[in-house]
Amino acid sequence: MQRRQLSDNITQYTIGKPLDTGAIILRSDQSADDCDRIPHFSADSDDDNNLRLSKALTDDEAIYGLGEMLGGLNKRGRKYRCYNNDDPNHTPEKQNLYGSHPFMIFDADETFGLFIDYPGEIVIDAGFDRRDTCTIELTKDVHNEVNTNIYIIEGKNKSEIIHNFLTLVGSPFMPPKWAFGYQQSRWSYPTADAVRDICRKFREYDIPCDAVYLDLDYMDDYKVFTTSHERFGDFAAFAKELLADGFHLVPIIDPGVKVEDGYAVYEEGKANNYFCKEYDYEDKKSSGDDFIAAVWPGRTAMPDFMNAQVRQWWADLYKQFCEIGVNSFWNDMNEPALFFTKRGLEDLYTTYDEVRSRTNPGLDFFDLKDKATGLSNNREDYKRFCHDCDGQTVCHDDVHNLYGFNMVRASADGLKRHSHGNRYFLLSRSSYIGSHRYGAVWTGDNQSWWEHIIVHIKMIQSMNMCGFFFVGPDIPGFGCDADAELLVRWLQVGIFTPFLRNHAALFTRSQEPWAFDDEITGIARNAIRFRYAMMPYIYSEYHNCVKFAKPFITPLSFAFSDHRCKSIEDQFMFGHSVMAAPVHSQNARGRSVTLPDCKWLAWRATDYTSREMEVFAPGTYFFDCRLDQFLLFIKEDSLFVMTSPGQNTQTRTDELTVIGLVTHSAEFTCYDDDGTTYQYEHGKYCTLRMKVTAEGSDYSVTCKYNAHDGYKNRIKRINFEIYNGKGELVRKSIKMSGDTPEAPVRR
Ligand code: MIG
Repeated sequence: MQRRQLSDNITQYTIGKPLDTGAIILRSDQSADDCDRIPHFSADSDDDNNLRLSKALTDDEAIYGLGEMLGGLNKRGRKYRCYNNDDPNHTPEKQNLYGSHPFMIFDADETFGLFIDYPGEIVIDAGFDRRDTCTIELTKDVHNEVNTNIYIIEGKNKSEIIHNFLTLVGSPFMPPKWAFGYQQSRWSYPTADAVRDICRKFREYDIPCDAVYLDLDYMDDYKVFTTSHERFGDFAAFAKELLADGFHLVPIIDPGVKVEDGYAVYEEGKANNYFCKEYDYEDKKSSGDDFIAAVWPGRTAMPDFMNAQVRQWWADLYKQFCEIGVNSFWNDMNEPALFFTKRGLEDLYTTYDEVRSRTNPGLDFFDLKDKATGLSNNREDYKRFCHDCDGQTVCHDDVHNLYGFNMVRASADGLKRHSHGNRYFLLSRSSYIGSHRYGAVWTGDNQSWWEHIIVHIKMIQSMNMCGFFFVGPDIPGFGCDADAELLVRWLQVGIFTPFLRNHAALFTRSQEPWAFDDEITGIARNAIRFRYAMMPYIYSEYHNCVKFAKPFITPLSFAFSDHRCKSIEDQFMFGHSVMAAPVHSQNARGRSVTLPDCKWLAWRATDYTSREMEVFAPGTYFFDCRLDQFLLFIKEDSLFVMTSPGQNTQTRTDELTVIGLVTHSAEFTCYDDDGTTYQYEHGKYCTLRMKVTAEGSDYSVTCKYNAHDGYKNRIKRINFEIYNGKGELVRKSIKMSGDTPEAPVRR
């Protein structure tokens, strides 16, 4: 094993000759030295030649991280598996979902981070078999070896470890501003008219919205990079019409390419050997034939995204869409999900014949049923194809967790290249550490269950630790029928989630904001408007988080010292000024909230103009909260900035409202840029630095405006609503003329 110091607090341990997964961006010219152990762990090989790391756990040791996994925020006491999986049943015992994020923090007397950069299967037992032991097993590859890089990340606390980890793997991509708005989806809005109707309803009900999604049915016969003329007519004209109306279209692109003579994408891929090839796991050889599976289009070839040339080809396929102004997409099924293969089907027929020929029939049905349902996403199939990793034949199973990542890389590359300097938006179902640099992630096929709101709350915190700041679930659940209250409560969490999208499965009940009754529509409208009112705060905070490599959503125990925080997983920090504490159980009309470490300004909001606010000392309280209300808490000596919402994120106002509880002093820097291009990277942005200083029961305000590189200030007036330590509200208003604020006026 080789050891290399990558920075003051990151050490790389290399076993064998690992493939470059693309996860890390930090390189070092430090030379490597030999070493025989990884600190904190004992390493050995089990009987199967898999690599096993183990570590004793102290009684109160917590384990964090692992990104998109079920279970608690503290991962202790459960088993997890990094092996990307299209599983639409997120029941509590499931070990793996669509993404693999093998980064963890062990938090005891000693606190450190561990990142296992291994693209094959990893099984993590976080104190399940034995409560006092964590074991991490890396499954050997087809050659009976485990080649991997392992990183130990130090830092003086959990937040710093995460920050250091993010310097290793990079900050997430910066979406366009509209992506922070509300997004509407369903499987499917199958025709242009269906989409138009949805857009019209948003206006009719006066509910802000920035995007509408196109699921499978916009394509011609599920052929990727085609559009159905029958259902969408002139697609370019349609896209233009929607954009002009203020809605971004987000079409779906799956990896699988329909096998069909004459279909250009297939013909090109086939002619150039761009598809994954069949592989014989025993002989470790490829037959050279294209690997064919069944997915939505029927017989489907799988692009070999592990190959740079293939990525280049795929990237350019997006060009035709970018040219008509469509540069936002979602990439689905990229684990990759395989319904079945011909080989799998043949096995099934053999089983059928065998069962049929039994002379002494028993519980035959179960043999048939298990065999049939086991055909989808079958591990044996993942061993039956391979990649050409720039000259080297690699069995898919050994790099399984990189397939979605590399599809995203290809897509992002194309979208960026063909967007004429505009920011793209890309959403993916599958991911690996590193794909956050290229796109966002949604958490797959959850259900309209109350149990899944809490899964959402925990998962977004763990995903943020792994670099996936722009993440969110299908609200209010993908599968099953949602009830009205679920929509409301889930939206009230969703407005505090970076990615906010309503999406539903085929055949499920409608769940758009107006799908229930007038009262519910009103409550949903208020929640969504509140989200838009928060836009100056969200965009500023998000920009800073990306720039300074620190998560946007953080667990309480990462930010506060109160020992109770360690047990609180259903409250979280949304940026650094605001804590969300959502009501997440059916029929609940309130909940307990712990306010750690400092005083808090509690806001029981109904809409962005409502002002039911009160100052609380640290402690645990029960807050009543009607269905039309939601709770947020502004931290002592920090500021929260709002504006008035419009019909989408394009609405710009010239007035801000700043809310806070200031006992000493508080600062906030509002950041803004054009929201659509990368010009901000070249200095084209503006900042508005606000500082509130307590003076007895009054306060003073300074505002400093900075327009970099000619970018204009839009803000004409700032209204301060600041509570003092005694809980009294003092209002002030400042007029901005040009770049210098006038003297504060008392209202
Ligand atoms: O096999 O495109 O997670 O969001 O609506 C299901 C249809 C395929 C799964 C995605 C879901 C999407 C659906 N897809």
